[in-house]
Amino acid sequence: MSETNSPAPEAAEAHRYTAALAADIEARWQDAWDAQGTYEAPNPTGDLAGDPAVVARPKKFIMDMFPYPSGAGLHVGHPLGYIATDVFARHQRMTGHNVLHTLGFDAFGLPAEQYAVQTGTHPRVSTEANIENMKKQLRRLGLGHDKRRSFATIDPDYYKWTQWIFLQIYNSWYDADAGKARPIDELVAEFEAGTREVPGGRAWSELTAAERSDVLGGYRLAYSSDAPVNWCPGLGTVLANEEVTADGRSERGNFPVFKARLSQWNMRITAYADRLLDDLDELDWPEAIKLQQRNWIGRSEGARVDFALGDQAVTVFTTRPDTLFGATYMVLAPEHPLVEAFVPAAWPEGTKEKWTGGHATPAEAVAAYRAFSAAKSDVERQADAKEKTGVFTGEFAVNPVSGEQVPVFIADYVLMGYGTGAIMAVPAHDSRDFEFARAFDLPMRCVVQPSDDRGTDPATWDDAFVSYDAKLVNSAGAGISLDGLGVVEAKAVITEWLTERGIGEGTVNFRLRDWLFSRQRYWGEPFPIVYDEDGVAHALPESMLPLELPEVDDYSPRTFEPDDAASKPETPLSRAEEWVHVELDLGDGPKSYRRETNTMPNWAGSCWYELRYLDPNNSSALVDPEIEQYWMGPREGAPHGGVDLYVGGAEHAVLHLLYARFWSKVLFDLGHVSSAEPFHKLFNQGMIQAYAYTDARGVYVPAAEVEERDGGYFHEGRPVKREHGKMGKSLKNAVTPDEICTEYGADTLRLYEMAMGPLDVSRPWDTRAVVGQYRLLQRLWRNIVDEETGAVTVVDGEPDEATLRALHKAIDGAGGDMAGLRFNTAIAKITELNNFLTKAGRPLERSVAERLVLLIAPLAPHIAEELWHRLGHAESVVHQDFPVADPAYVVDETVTCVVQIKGKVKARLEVSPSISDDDLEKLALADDAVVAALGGAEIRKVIVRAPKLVNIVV
Ligand code: ANZ
Repeated sequence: MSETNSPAPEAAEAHRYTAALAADIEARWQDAWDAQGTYEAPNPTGDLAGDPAVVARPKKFIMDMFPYPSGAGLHVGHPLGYIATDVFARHQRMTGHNVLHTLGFDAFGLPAEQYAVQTGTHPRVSTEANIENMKKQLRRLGLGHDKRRSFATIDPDYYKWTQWIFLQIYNSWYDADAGKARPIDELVAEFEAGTREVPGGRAWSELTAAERSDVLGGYRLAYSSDAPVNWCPGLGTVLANEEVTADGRSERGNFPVFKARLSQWNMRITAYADRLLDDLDELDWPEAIKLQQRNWIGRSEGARVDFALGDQAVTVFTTRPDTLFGATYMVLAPEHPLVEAFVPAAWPEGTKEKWTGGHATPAEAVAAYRAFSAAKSDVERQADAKEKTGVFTGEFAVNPVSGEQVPVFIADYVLMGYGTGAIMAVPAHDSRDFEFARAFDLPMRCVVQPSDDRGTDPATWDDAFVSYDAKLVNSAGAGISLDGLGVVEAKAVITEWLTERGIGEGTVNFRLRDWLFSRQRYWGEPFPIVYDEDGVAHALPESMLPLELPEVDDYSPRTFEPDDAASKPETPLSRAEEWVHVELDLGDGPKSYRRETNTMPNWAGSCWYELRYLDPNNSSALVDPEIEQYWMGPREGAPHGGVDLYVGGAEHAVLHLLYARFWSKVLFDLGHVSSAEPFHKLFNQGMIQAYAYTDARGVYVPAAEVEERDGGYFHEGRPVKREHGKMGKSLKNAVTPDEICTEYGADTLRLYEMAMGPLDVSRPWDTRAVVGQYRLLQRLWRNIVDEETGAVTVVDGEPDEATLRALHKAIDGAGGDMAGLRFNTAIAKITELNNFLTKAGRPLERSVAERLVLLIAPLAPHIAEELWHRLGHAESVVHQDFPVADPAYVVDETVTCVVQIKGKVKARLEVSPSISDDDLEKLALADDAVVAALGGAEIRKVIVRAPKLVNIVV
């Protein structure tokens, strides 16, 4: 650090606010707060019940996105949001709320497991050590957390309930008619009673146990299926789409990723697509995040249309059924299951050279193309810039309106996982189809009249013509004509026509996919599922929870040759033989079972943690309903309930925030909670960025050792390049909160982070600027404490008018700013007040000093608590009332307005500088002196120049 800010205390300044004094004050009050339970929020009932008078206050549940306890510890960027919620929570506490604020740890996940693989340390050991370290770092910041409510997702007491929720989801189904989840038992009862038809048409009583299990699997909200997943043999695990690069390799390790069918657990989040969309409207979230969720869910209205293909029908999904007459070929996803069934033995006559891919038979072409596209990720397959590839299947389908035979292709720009995995291609009006048709020499037909001058022959076009606001052409036949209709109208007409004939229907399609919920990991929640000898899955009863992780010697999944696509994952848990093979009595006598050996993804623990903060020790329910209702329940302005304020990074827009919303809704439907949304208000804090410096080789050099001179940057005398970016160990620019706390104290760090700029904006860290806030605290201290004697210098008596104005303006401004999360401007106003008081150069009146201390208490709680006590109070500043501004002193000072009649000054009025022309005119005309001067003369004109002049013409 460059500057020395606190000269060694001379004897004369033994009571100066220095880093040493700050350290002493901070440690002392942190201990006292812990000992006194200062931040404990009472529940209305249960083991954390407390003072009914406090419970009766309006409540505020304020939350941070909880941290992953990484081994690297915290840098100053991490606590930005935690400090912000703490300031807000403190202000809310001082304005009469029962405030719940705490912090837990999201502690399952990959880094601990990888560390365990490298070092042989059990992930629990390293994770718990990291948690301890992080707690120590956070404690120094003076965050007002209710520590009784903290936990980690790896605590068996916690993950017992994660497993319990899994079972609730597993044991329920989505009743589309009721629009909600219901217990699976109720579905079974309907099947048994015959009030609901069993898929396949047989009676429930005729089905074997395995068949019943299969049927129910098609309904359960948690189900196992063998859908194609991203299998990475080199890493030995399946990967989420987000973990796969655009060229189909693993983000980590750069190994090839294959599409493989593997039996995996899924969550039927798609059943909630509509509700997840609709309920967004009621949430107080940044619009950008809502938009990301809407796009991710991706609702499209369109139609399904059947194309006859031999004696089968292939169904396509289209958002443009109006263009049906323009469908000149069809494309199926390469993995489409119907392909095998219709591929003919030989190429039909007239097959074009470029359609066959050079293969002798359609079967060969299809097999080769499937292998080719299996090696690509969905992202890559959809990339528009890429050349379109595909092969002819050798078969034709019939366009249901034109009656034309259209060739059927497989091509990987059509995804199996979207719509029906099959499209009708309309090359004249869809760009991807246009490119494909060009590449494969396929016919095009214009059916939407171009609004530009390109004409109606697509052969002469450069691209498809895409418009939703044009008229249909070339669209008559089969007893129907769309010609002359607009797109919207044509869609309706054709959809009805298809529906009447039973060859199509209007439908809504979602981009959202079910959530792949299995991971081939050790360090995650085990599934409470066992399989019997027939491979039928059984849920463990609640009494067997938590199902704890077994001890293993080797935490890593088995890896394979990176290009061994035929390999199958082998999970770390499968090696714990004694754990895997168990004898259990699940109600029909002791039997042998095999445990599920996948674990849950690291998102599981964060899907419901807000609920556990409410009632962390409850051993008979995940949360007591009365307690949940109190903190989370629906209320005015928040019809679906949820946390009052949730602060975290914008990177969680669709993963965590979508998954947590989904779990909330299931728990709500099943009657376990009263809130259908977890987080009513969401706020995304910006990032703290930092300059990083690279030398001539491009290697990072320690940022703290870089000098700035002559407009350049130097490290050990050599020029280095400055980059703007993230803060982190690898960039050698991390600054830890501990360093800043040691150098200046936590209160200074808190003020600096809050003063850096608006909370939602990213800002560069500048260690040299921290001292500005330190000086503010030193001046505050000096305004109340004699630096020589340590005595409090305040005096009795009334402050003068100017002081009262400065004080009340600061109270008014800073209070509103804190409630609105505008901490930077709150600090500016408090600084202004403090500077005003410093400049006056005389002792503060007690009433001013006390309100100044209360004002800064949410931001700098330690120094405030110390001064509060030195001012003679025995009770904590934390629970004092935040000062209230007297409106009389808040209005701006007045200005003098002259009122002229015939150019002569007749009156002077003291008015507000913000007075309107109208008000000023009224005021002037009502003034006694003016009325007298006018003497009843007729007014011809009044010229008003607020606030300074009124000119009356008579
Ligand atoms: C015919 C058509 C004509 C289409 C036209 C578009 C324009 P969104 O809006 O994203 O839902 N499509 C359908 N299933 C597909 C799949 N599995 N893989 C790739 N593309 C698929 O997109 C729906 C449109 O994307 C559908 O409407 C279909 O092409 C294509 F002038 O059908 B359309």
